[in-house]
Amino acid sequence: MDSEAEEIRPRDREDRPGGLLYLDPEIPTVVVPDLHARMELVLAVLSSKDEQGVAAVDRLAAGRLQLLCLGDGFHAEGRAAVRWQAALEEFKGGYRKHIHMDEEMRESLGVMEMVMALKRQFPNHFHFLKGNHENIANEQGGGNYPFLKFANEGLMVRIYMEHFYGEEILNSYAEFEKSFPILAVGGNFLASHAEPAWFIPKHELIEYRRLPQVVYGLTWTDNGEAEPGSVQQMLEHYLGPEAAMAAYHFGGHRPVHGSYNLRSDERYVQIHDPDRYVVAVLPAGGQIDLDRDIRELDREAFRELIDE
Ligand SMILES: [Mn+2]
Repeated sequence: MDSEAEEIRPRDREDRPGGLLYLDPEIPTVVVPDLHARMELVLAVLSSKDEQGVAAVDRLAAGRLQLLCLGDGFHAEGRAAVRWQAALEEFKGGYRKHIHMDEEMRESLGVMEMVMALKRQFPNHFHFLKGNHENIANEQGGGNYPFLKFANEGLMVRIYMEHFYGEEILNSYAEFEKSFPILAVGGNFLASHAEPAWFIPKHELIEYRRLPQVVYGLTWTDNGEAEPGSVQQMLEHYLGPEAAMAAYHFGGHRPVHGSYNLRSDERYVQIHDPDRYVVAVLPAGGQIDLDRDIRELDREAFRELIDE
């Protein structure tokens, strides 16, 4: 991650890649919302075909397509609510038994192993933004906050990692999570894990490693929490006033049911449907047409791989 090209990730004052990611405006972008331990969603995206019948992975390899993940690789959501309860009992028993937690960790670490493989293979055309679930140490600080929803996920994962993998792997993985950018700039769109809580200018984005509030402001925002006008200001600042008029800001984080949901004067587009494989396939140049460009991928073909 430290060797990302300067044109793609402008460097901070310590010469490390900053939080700002410039996508290639000359090629289309597939925006993939929260993975949440759905390995089959990654497979569905890579194997999805364009109008000519060419698979996304082949277009990626040919440099004719880029993939942008909106973060939250870890933690199965509602589909695994029962398993989380069983895993919680295992956690309380000090992981003397751990078959359910093993399943959760297989899926969470499995998804991120796929992310690492894709990043190594296609460093300039595959990107993953940090979400609030990229916090394996369950720490408070650096824009991170401990997490729990269906059980005590954050702490359960941290203790599991310490117990079965050890401190060294836990710490280096936590460093890896902090190396992800947090805002992507395309030709006619922006994207981040969550809605921008307030306006965040370029120089702050680039220095995100020492500005925890910048990380927080793009990874945690709940519906209704963003300052009015922040999305519009971001679009104008990063894309210019003219392009901003027809541009959108894409995000995941808060779930939607069925395709997409609009907020912030219809400029902020939420595409994370936990029960479906919804992605945005954004053209290079030209106008984004949400009803044409937000697509649902076939889930049935992957049914037997889905643990629910
Ligand atoms: Mn999230």
